[in-house]
This record gives sequence, structure tokens and C-alpha cells, in this order.
Amino acid sequence: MRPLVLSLLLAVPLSAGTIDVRVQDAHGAAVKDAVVYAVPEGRALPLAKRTAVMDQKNRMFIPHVLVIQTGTSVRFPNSDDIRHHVYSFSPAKPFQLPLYKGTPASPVLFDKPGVVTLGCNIHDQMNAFIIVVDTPYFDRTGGDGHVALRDIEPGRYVVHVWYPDMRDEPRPGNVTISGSERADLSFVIHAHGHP
Ligand SMILES: [Cu+2]
Repeated sequence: MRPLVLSLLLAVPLSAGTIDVRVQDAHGAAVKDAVVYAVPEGRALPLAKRTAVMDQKNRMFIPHVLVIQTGTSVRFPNSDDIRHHVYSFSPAKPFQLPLYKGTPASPVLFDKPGVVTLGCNIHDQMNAFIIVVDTPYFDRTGGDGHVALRDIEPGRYVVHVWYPDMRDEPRPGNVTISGSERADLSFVIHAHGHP
């Protein structure tokens, strides 16, 4: 393992930038928990080989929104005393975990980017989203509608925003990072049911 670790350390650039993003709604109010991610242009990053968890507690998926890099495997433990039946019909990852309790033996691999909508066959009110993105640079806005994506390697990026209630994805932003500068972007989200 040692040579691999060394080469990874050497590959980290000396300078890295920050992408500052602000998300608000059509009335200018801050949008909390919007997913923001910056996809590198013209170069593919290695797939993540990570594991994430989508839990089920009190007949709810926890978290309601999970963001992962493409190539991540997700475990779906059921922490309730009743059985759940998890499914997705989303093109990015159609799958089913038929009625079960406890933790299924194998996690589910998410190998394509996209939005995966989860449901439970037994409990209609259970729903959640897994946002699969082609980048390790993602985060969510805080209560002030702001997020800073840090340690961005030099290069060109397309910055996207996703929010459960949004009508359409706002036009993505283009950012070029050449050194240790900060880039600012802002987005307006139009929610369903609001003009
Ligand atoms: Cu259920």
C-alpha cells in the first residue's frame, strides 16, 4: 500500500480553489439544504470506491437526501421492527430490496450519475432521494443558503444545483479555477407551486 499512498499525496496540487455558491428562491429567501456540485470538464475523475448509508427509522428514510459520487455503494439498513421493501424506478438505478428487516447482505452500487427516487412498497409516505454525481466536489447549503466547495483542483467546472422541490434545474454555472482563488456563483430555484 505504501507506494500508492505516497503517489496520492504527491498528486495533491499546491494550490486549490474555492467555489462559493449562494442559492435563493424566487422571493430572494435563502434555500437551505440545496445540493451543489461541481463536475470537472474535459477530464474524468476516478470513480469513488466508498460506502454510504441510507437508514430507515420510524418509517422514514434517513437522510431524506443523500449525495454520493458515482461508484459509491450504499447500504440500506432497516432500523425499524417492521419490514420495509425499498425500490427505485429511476433510470440511473432501478432496483428492489424485497421485504426485509436488518441489513441486507450486499450494498447497492450506484454506477451512473442521476437522481434516484426511493420508495417503500408498504409505506407510501416513505420517500427519499439519492443524488449520484460525477465528482467528489459536492455539499449542501446551510441555513444562510450558502456553501463553499473547497480544495478544488485547477481546471474547468460546471456547477449544478439540485433541490427536492425544484421545478427545473437552474442553468448550470461555468467556473475556471487556475490557482487558489475564490469563484462566486448564485442560483435561483423555482419551487413547484410557486411562480
Ligand atoms: Cu416501509
